Amino acid sequence: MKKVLILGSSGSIGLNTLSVIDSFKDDFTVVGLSVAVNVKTLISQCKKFNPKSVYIKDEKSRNVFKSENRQNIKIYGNNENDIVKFVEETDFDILVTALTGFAGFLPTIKAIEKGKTVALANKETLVVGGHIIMPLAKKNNVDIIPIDSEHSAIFQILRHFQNVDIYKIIITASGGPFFNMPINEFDNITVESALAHPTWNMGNKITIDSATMMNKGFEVIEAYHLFNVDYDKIDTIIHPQSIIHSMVEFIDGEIYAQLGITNMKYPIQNALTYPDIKETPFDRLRLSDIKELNFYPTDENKFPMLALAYKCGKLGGLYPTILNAANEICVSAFLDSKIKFTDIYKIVNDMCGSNVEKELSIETITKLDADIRLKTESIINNLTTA
Ligand code: MN3
Repeated sequence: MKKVLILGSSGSIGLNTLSVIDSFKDDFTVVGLSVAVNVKTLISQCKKFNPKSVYIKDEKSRNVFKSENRQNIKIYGNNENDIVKFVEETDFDILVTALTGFAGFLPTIKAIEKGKTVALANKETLVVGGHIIMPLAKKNNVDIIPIDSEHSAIFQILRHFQNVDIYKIIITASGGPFFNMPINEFDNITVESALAHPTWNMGNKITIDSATMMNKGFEVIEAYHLFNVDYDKIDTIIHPQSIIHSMVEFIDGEIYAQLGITNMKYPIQNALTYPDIKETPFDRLRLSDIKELNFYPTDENKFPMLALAYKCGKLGGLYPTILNAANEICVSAFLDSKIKFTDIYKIVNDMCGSNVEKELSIETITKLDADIRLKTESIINNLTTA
């Protein structure tokens, strides 16, 4: 029985993880759950899965949970570093990290220091800290298993071809809701239309990142770290059906693709059962239902975030930290209707023009992340009051 700790249990990945665990009752037990605010969902999850401890970020939600805590579950969240303490003090085998944004960085490091397997859905952790996370995982003999569907696909393909040289990794992208929209209409994009993703049902932040294609940019950086492949060997391609989750081309010219239903239960199942591969209890993909699989080149003119991610990834050091922090603030400002869709790129690109020379460490990343957030917020406030 493997003990699972889930960070972000009320989000889309968290819910799917619990539903996978529910289908593999003999293999997994839930020992810890965390939410930011959604205490109602957490309470019903606790009744069903009986974890030993929980982390609740929001104070009000924490108080609601305390007043209804008949299971005597240990509660974390009273101070800033409690999520790291929660990971440190909970006895688990697998950490599922499904937090949004930078928040996943420090708890992931703690799990690796404890020598525990990390099932990673929180790509921003690798975007900002891949140069620290991957060597640390190697040193501690820890497996980082991707949940992100594209990386899960690549991970599965590479398991079967461990000694073959990679020519290219080809990450597929749905293109998001604006793939067919002319660029001169981008200024009028509404929050509502940006949240309407054509193929995947996900949280708000990642859905906006998909609309700008920042998400694909992050995935390029994520792939660079996970698979130790140079940026010039990582391509992206638009594949609107999202049935092929990604591909690997080897030096002999053969391209291998992983196909599947667009549902996160499959990559989650594979991450949790790794290194085993188990029969799925979920629906199977029926190829005869799919009429066609289409491919188009990505358009960096319409989606400059993708090129910016390559640029920051290649620059390395603290540039991906700037990219991520500025993007998080801009996405949240866009969701609050404070800035336009096209402002996201403009502001993030400006922020990435900053000069950073500081050396890369957990401390410099954490400090710069906080600095860039404040700077970006003040730029946005000046814009909106001007
Ligand atoms: Mn993905």
